[in-house]
This record gives sequence, structure tokens and C-alpha cells, in this order.
Amino acid sequence: MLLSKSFIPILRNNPSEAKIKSHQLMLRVGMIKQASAGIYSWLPLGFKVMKKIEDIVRQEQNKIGAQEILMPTIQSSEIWKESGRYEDYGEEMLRIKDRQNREMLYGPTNEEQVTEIFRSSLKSYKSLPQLLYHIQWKFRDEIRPRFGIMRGREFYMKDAYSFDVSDEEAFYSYNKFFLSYLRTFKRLSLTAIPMAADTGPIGGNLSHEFIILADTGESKIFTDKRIFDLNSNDTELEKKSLQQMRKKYEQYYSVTDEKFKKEEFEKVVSEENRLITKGIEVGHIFYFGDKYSKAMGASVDLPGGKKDFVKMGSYGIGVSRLVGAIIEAKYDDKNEIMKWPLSVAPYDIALLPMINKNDTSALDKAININKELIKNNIDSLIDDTEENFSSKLKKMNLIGAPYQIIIGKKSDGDLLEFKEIGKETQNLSLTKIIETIKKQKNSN
Ligand code: 5CA
Repeated sequence: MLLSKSFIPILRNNPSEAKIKSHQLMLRVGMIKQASAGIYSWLPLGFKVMKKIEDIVRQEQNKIGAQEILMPTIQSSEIWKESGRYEDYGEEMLRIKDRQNREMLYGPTNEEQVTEIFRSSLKSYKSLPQLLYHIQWKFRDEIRPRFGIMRGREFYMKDAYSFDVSDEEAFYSYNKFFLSYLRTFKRLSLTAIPMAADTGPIGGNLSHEFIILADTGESKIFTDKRIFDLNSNDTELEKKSLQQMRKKYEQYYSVTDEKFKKEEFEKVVSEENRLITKGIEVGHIFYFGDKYSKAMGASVDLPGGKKDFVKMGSYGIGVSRLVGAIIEAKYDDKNEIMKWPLSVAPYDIALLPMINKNDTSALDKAININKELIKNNIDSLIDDTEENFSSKLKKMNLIGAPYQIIIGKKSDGDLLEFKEIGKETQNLSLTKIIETIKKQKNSN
């Protein structure tokens, strides 16, 4: 892609309305454009990143056997009246009337909708477990939308729902999601720590938030530092190994502020291991048994002729919030360098040809290099403008493709001036560069 033809409206300076670095960068490089308070359009650069995150989330859901569906954004108030949440949800719910004067709403979450789908389709324990998920826009009329897409009113969420025959089986489903969350965030190159959390308006009594550390985060957390040393290489989906995996995390105190009890914290965590800090909630999982299935009559036939309400959990990942969370974790705002992990980078590599009016040979060379890159599925952005080198570099550092090739005097013959963003340059052949990038891509 040529920079001159791309829709990347870069601002010279940080926009003054943005208070945290992710919001600043997203506006500065034109990843998003505010439409109204807490509501954004996603422009090409931001959209590319979000779609790559979505893909990784989807792959990891599929790996644990979850099946993708797509439920609507607009729901009928009827099912929310059945669950009892129509009133409870209060002002955060955007209520709409259609032309027949029917009460509708823009879904803030989908427990009711999915329970309705389940109850009208499946009737036997033999169909269980069922793990269903979708990736869809949500709307919550937050009083104080802030920090750009981090706390939006409209946001993109992956929400999954599990249906099981017993508590024991439901915990097994819960643990599968627990594992898949650790794997998902790892692939996004984030360290997200599971913390025991409150269940709020979703309900139930077992819940974990997955939190990444950040000073600008809105969640206050209390942990035993040693939890950060744990490595989540677990992949085994067998019941016992999943239990062990969760135990490994739960051996260390780690809670959000609603669950915090000072006495307990000081009793179980030695002083040198105590960490009280802030973080960003990128995922949240809940177990709430028959809260919705009972209220809405979602039951299955058991062996021996009895019936029972299915046991349910729900599992959310903030897909749009993750774009901001990754920036918070990876943006070096002092040096204005964005280090996207290759797995979600808007472009794999930036080509910076040194061009002047009389000599376009560097641009020709860039275009030829790009032909090879395309053959190898490597996505590049070519700065074909005639700006000077330092402003080209500045722009590309903000856009943040993880690799750069500078095509000037030092890229002579077969050897190219190549670097990993923010690091020293090296001279490598195009073949070697392609090999390096492909190897990195395959490792994810
Ligand atoms: N039904 C449950 C699980 S599917 C649910 O809605 N959980 S939630 O409320 O915790 O939301 C799931 C995730 O969505 C959160 O962990 C967070 O990452 C993201 N999220 C929630 N509210 C917002 C918001 N206002 N803006 C951006 N992302 C949000």
C-alpha cells in the first residue's frame, strides 16, 4: 500500500482532548474518529488491528470447541422482562421503540438472547455441553465514556455462553474458557492476570477478571507479585489438567477491589510480595448456574425422566478495548514509537524510500521489493512521499509496523538497511528479511 493513497490522516501533534496514550495515538494516527460521545468510526488502520485481534480471539474460541453464532444488536424487551433484568439494568440500557410501539433495546450483553435460542432448540442432556459465542457490537449508555474506545458507549465484544448439565460440568466449561483466555492474551503479547472479581449485573458467585497492568487502568487490583512469574503454556483440555491449571493461578492472592479484604491480604501475602496497583480489564468470565435458565425456563431432559435447568456461564473479551490496551502496553510515548506485536500490527513492514524529484529509483526499488513481499504474504506500507527522512521515520514509528526497510544510500545492491522498529539497523538481503518475518509470524 502506498502511503499517499492510504486513508491514514496523521496529526502533527497529540490531540489535546486525549488524556491517555492509547487515546492520543489512536486519534493522532487516525485509527478512529469520534462520531459522538463514546461512539467511534474505525478507520483503516484501527480497523485492521481490531480485525486481527478478533481473528486471534476467534481461533482460540474455536480451539476449545466453542461454536460461533451471530445474534442481533437489537433485542426485544420481552426476554429481559422474563429474566427480571429489564428494570434492573437501569439507565445504562439504550431503550428503543419500533413503529409498532414495541419496546426494543440495543443489547448491552446477550445472556437472555442466547438462553432464548437454547430453550427453543435443545431439550436433552445428550446435547450438552454447548459452548456458543459471537463477536458483536454492544451498547451501554455509560455516564462517563472516556479514554476513547477504552470505555466507550458502543464497543465490540466477544461474548460466549456455556450450557451444562451439572455444576461440575459447568466448572469444566469455565476452566476451558479460563485457559483459552490465557492463550488469547499471550498471543496478543499481553500478560493478563486472572483476578477473582465481583459479578455485578451479570450475577452469580464465581468470576474472574483478566487484567493487564497499566497506570491508566480503571481497575484497582491487589495481588501477590509471584502470580506474574507464572507461565501459561498449558494447552491440555482434559478435566484434571484444567483444574490444575486454575489451581496454579489461584494459589496466589489476586483480586479486584470489590473482593478485597485487607485482613486476608495481609495474612496470606508476605509484605515483600504485596502489590497494589491498577490495570485494564480485558476479559471477564462468570458462572451463574441457573440464574437465567430458571427464570426463562431453559431445561433439559435428564436420564430417568427428570428435567433440570441448565447451568450457565458467560465469558467476555473486550475486542475493541484490546486495541487500546495493547497500545497502553506497547507504546513508548516519550520516543513516539508504537511497537505493535506482529500478530496484530496494521502492517508487517514499512518501506522508506528516499525520494527526490529527480531520482525515483528508490521508489522503484521499494515497489519491486513489495512485489516479493506480497508473494510471501507480507503486508507493507510504502512511504512514497517526498518528505525528508526524519519526518518519514517519525510517521512510520507512530504507525508502528514492527519492521522497516530504509531504501537510501546504505541499501545498496542486494543488501538492504533493515531494522526492527526502535532498534539498530542491520544490512540484510531481502531473502533473509522475508525469512525473519515469516519465522516470527509462524511462531504465533
Ligand atoms: N456478559 C458478560 C460476559 S460475556 C459481560 O458482559 N461481561 S462484561 O460486562 O465484563 O464485559 C466483557 C468485557 O467487555 C470487559 O471485560 C471489557 O473488556 C469489555 N467492556 C465492557 N464495557 C466496556 C466499555 N464500556 N467499553 C469498552 N469495552 C468494554
